[in-house]
Amino acid sequence: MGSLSLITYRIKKNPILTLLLPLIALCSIYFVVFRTDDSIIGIGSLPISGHKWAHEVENTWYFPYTSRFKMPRYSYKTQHNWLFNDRVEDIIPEGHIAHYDLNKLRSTSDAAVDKERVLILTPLQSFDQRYWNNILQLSYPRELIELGFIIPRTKTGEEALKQLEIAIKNVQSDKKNQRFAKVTILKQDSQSFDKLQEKERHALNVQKDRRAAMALARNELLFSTIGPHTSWVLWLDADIIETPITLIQDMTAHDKPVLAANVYQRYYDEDNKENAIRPYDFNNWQESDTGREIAAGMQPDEIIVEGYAEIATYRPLMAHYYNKNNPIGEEMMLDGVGGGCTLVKAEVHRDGAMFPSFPFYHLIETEGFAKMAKRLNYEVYGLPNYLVYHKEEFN
Ligand SMILES: Nc1nc2c(ncn2[C@@H]2O[C@H](COP(=O)(O)OP(=O)(O)O)[C@@H](O)[C@H]2O)c(=O)[nH]1
Ligand SMILES: [Mg+2]
Repeated sequence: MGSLSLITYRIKKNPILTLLLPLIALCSIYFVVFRTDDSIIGIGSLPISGHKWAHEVENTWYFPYTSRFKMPRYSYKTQHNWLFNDRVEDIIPEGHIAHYDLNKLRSTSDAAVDKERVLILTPLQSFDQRYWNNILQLSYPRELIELGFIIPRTKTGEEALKQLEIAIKNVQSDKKNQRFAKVTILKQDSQSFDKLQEKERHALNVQKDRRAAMALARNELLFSTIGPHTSWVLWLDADIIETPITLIQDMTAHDKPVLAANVYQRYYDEDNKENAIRPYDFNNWQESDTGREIAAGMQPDEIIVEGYAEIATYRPLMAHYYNKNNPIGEEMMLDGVGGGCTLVKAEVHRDGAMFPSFPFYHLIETEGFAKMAKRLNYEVYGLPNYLVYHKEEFN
């Protein structure tokens, strides 16, 4: 009570307070009752364009002429006075704002001369030095080659990763003109299979799951590495250990949207006691009437995988069309391809052709990809007399 009479006394003595007190009271009521927190976007009456981001209301001062206290801020503008400023010049990283004209990006029969970038993609479960040596001997200019790998999260994958990293480090820390333009290594997010022996891996009943997992791995790899400058994508499996050194020049010269090399295998022929070769990859094929009939009678989620006696499709398989007396550049129309050594114009992938992990016209993975490319009106071809070699597996 005493303090109230004191206030009345003071007001009587000092008439300015008579004016100020109601004003202070009004302001307090306004702040408590009517002010909303407009630091949250969309709340309050301020339009979003008027919203200030945290870094804009930041009030730290920097010394523009010493590097010690120079902190970049998120602004492209510079404001200077002679001593202080609150905005330092931003160093915009190279390529931060980039323009690419996809219309001018080409994939031609003269790829090396035209300086077209090739992205070599490899799902890699185990590292084979011969695969790496083969990559190193390719004569296509390295500054135009990017490499991309996807490694399964398995014990064998971890081991492969270690070896791959050593191999890459050797090349990428060597002379500048010997380096690849870029190398990307991904660890797989989706399910991976630990190393299966060739026999188990090729058993028909594991095909659907294994091939679906491989499809996801290929998609993860493709969509994480393809760039606006990529002209070609070369799918090259980690167990392809021998190709001609002019592989990229030879294959791009055909100027085909999708083109598969013929994957063979070297082995020792015990009967004739000599080194010999035999077909390996049966995923490069032409559709047959029987294949179409089988597909027509299938349930929607059933798939056909090629190369199994249990599903005899009588499809012409490119592996059987090799003839050493015929021209090496002979082409063959295909409907299904494998991923062993297949060159794809980047626009085919960019237009949406990927590796279905689900039955797509009763096909999955690389075979489904060929079908998808065809549905996008791209031609799919193979080179029956152009051989590359898969390693021999002993089991
Ligand atoms: N990222 C990844 N790569 C794999 C996996 N399984 C196999 N690979 C790789 O995928 C490619 C094809 O697999 P492979 O088992 O050789 O198939 P095959 O030659 O058709 O019997 C090879 O480069 C393998 O190293 C996997 O689970 N994840
Ligand atoms: Mg293989």
